Order: sequence, then C-alpha cells, then structure tokens
Amino acid sequence: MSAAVELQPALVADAIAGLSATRKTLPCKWLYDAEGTRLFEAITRLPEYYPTRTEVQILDQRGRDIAQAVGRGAAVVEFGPGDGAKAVQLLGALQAPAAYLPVDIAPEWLEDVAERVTGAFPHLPVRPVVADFTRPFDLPAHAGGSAARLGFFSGSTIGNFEPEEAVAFLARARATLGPGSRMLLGADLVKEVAILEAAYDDSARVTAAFNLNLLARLNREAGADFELDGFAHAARWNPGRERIEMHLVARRPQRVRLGGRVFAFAAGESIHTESSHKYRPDRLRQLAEAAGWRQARIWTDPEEMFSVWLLEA
Ligand code: AVJ
Repeated sequence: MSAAVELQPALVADAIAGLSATRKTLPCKWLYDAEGTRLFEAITRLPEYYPTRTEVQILDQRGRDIAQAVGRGAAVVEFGPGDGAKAVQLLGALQAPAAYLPVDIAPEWLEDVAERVTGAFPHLPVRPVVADFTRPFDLPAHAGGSAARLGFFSGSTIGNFEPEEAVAFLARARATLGPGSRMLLGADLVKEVAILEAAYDDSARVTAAFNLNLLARLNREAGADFELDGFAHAARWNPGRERIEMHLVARRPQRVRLGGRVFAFAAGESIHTESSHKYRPDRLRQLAEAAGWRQARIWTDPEEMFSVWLLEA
C-alpha cells in the first residue's frame, strides 16, 4: 500500500510564494517535520554545534544565580519547548515555581513535553498552550494563578527571526506575559567565522541532511518533484547582517514542479532556507529595549560563546 500523505495547503502556499521570488526562499519553520525534528536533535549533539551544550552549561553553572534573580514562585511560560529537557533543567533550578505553560503549535509535542515535566515535578501545575507564537495569542485566563510570569525562549531561536521580527516577537511576548513579567532569553553571540560555519556545516553532514530534508518534505507534502541529488547544502556567514544563512544550491540547471507550476533553477542558484542571527550584546540590548524590555542580567560561558538574558518588563 502506498503511503498517501496529505498535501499541506499552507506548505504549498509558502513554497509557491518563496520559490516565485527573485531570490528563492522557504520559511525555516517547515524544516521541523518528524524527520527534521529528529535531525535537529542529532545536530544538538554534534561536536561542532556548540549552542545547545553551551546554553545548558550556562543554565547549569549559573542556576543558583538565575534562580535568585528570578525569585520564588514564578509561572514559567516557555515559547517552543522542544523536547522539554531545558524546562526540566530550569524548573529544577528555580525556587518553588508556581506553574509551567509550554506554548507550541504542535499539540502532539506538547503532550510529550507535559508528560516529561510532570514526570519530573509531579506536583507542578502544567498547562500546555497550543498556539503559533510567531503571531499574537493569549494565555488561558488565570493560567499560573496570580504568580509573576517568567517567559523562557531558549536555544537562540530568537536568531531565526529577522531583527524587526525579533522586536515584534519580544513586544508581543511582553504583552502576552503581562505587567511585571520577566523573560529568560538564550541568544548566540558573534564569534570567529570558522566556528560559526562549522556549526552549520558539520563533518558528519547531519546539518546537510536536515536542510535537504526540506526538499524531501516538499516532495511528500507539497507534491513537488525535486531531485534530491540536484541540490547541495551550504552554510554561509553574511558579515553585513551578522548571520549564518543556510542555502540549498542547485548543482545543475533544472526545472521543478510544485503546486501546478514549474520553477526553473540556474546552476548555482540557491534557495535560502534559514537565517541564524548572531548578536553582539549591545545590539540585542537595543532590540530588547525597542520592544519595551530592560536588561536585568546577562550570563555567558567563560569563552563568551553564548548568552542567557534576564529581561524585565
Ligand atoms: C532553531 C535556533 C536552535 O539556528 O542554530 C541548527 C536551528 N539550523 N542548525 C539554529 C539550526 C541549523 C537552530 N535553532
């Protein structure tokens, strides 16, 4: 029996829009289907991919200091909890957290996260919130009671937004979390180009597989006919915008069908699939302030690879 995978109208629409542009592009959120999520988790364990382990190290080594700065009884609202491992780490460090509210667009994931956190903290109220946090949303009324809210946005996912989008996200998060709230934010820092490029072009080629999986997904869920060996993964540092860009570069001229259209590629033409902005602390502080937040604290690892910020509304 052939696996009848349903076409995803939103994916088809985004792909048509992105591939019709002069500089072809696809939104990075589509990288995370089941296979993409599995590959991303493998990326976080690669020797070259320092962000996850460095952030975990900061949360671990500075946990007491972070807990003191946050204070007792915070209701933690996590934007994009992943597998929930960092939530368990943070909740374990905080003093008497009042509740945990993971926010994600994928309900199946939220159930796994809720189970994991409840397994670790059986008495902690856990209230999953199904929402796309790249758009405005409200928390359920009374979620977390009257406890002060602590937003948690880890992994430098903030870097996947354009800077203007990052400001818009931070401003919306401030409104969603409400008066007197705080935000714990993980952000990757500008560093030597060789380290950055290796982190996004690893020698085991896991990141290449992660990027190319997007084309396989378009074939499965958007009815496209990409030849997977027709494209190569590339990770490039853009010095003007201080960001790593992932591209899928056509190895030869080709035509691809998708959604009843044909898209032509010249040899060397690329699809821009993700930007991962790296920040200098001054610049991120500006963006946070433009969104109405004040920096209360900033923690980094000894080599200043990664940063964790406590922002106050
Ligand atoms: C989604 C921000 C955690 O940009 O570093 C990893 C995604 N892309 N390797 C990042 C990613 C390629 C990652 N984050």
